[in-house]
Amino acid sequence: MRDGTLPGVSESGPRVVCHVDMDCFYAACERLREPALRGEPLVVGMGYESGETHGAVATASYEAREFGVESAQAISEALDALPRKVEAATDPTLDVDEAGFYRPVDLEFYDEVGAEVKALLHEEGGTVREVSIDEAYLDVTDQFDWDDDPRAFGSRLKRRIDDEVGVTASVGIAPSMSAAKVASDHDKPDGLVVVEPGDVRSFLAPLDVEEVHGIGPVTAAELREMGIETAGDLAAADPATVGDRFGERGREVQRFARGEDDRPVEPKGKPKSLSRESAFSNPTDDSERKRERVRLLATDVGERAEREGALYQTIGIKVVQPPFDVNTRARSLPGPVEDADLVESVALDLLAEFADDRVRKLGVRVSNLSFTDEQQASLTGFAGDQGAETATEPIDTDGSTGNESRDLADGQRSLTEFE
Ligand code: TTP
Ligand code: MG
Repeated sequence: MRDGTLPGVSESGPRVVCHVDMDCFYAACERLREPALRGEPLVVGMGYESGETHGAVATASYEAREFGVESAQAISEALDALPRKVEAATDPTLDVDEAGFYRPVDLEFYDEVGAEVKALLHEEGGTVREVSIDEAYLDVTDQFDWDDDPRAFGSRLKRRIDDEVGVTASVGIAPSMSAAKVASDHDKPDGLVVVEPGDVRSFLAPLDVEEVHGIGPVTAAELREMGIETAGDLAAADPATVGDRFGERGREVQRFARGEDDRPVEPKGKPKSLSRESAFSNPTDDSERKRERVRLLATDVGERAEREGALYQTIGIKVVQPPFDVNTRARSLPGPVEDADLVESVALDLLAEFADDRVRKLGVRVSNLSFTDEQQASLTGFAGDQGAETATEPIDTDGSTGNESRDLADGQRSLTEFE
């Protein structure tokens, strides 16, 4: 125990920051209520219905990943790699052992499970920052010291999550948020990676530059073009060069690569925007495929806004043309709404401009948010100040900008690319 230490202030020694990320979370939730799915290849599809071939993979169990199934893949593609058990059983050309189970997304249920994990983290007494449905930071500096065996703490935390909620977490423990995040991802699934103070830079150095917190595939590709392949390369690069090319966000990820990150773990405020993105495995100019993907993304964003009680006044899309040409379009409404159909129709409308273009990735975003709880206080129709929409935003490395973004393809929160 240490007295008088403000979380994030390192005067009295390095902080103890945990990053907790559930393993194949939606699949783990499905296994919770259907234990027969444990150990089986399992795919959870967004926009998927039983027996159908439409939709996109939200997540796949590690057994299904062995067959090449991955997040954001079209279900039809996943089915080519991993047929359904029921079909394999009746088709003599297929092998039942090389087949798997498919389930549709049930966000309401996953939210409940996610909330149980978060509640358990809050019980630990530290500062919790909830990042997404299956991810959170926990600063236990006030409870705990680096001399107090953080590995034992991590094991206990993992065991609690397993015993009390029934899902598996990977945990990273390090003296900063960005290092803890990389650590939790380093030995998935069921991982526990502890990076001692003083070891952060050497732990990161050999890793691919894309593993540095805050670097998405687009930035990674640009860095590689500059000959920066590993976190060590980035750490050693000339800060002026990195700054010229990538601005302040470049300087920040370079600091992360060097193990410099004193951002405090702060409990989360309300998000400023909600977005969802998804990449095609191969760029496509097929207008119907693009429209279908935007429909899925719009539905997802609409549902998320509803769950968070968020009204939005701006609806936008992002269209990435190969290789890295990022276009954003947005439309502002006369007042805040919560209308999932409108998200879809506005997003499709905005997409029309790109109907014939080859597209690598699509995103849908709602912004200019207000919240229903606040709204009630000023129910005059369109509540007062919605805030001006900013044209660009700083890098989102942990949701600290308040913009919730999930990159469906990359599994990264990559606001970097939605600027
Ligand atoms: P992740 O933590 O990125 O992925 P995961 O928990 O499924 O797998 P991992 O073991 O690698 O952590 O995302 C959490 C949930 O968010 C995931 O279970 C489903 C959802 N999600 C999507 O809907 N689409 C996506 O493309 C990704 C990456 C996640
Ligand atoms: Mg996860």
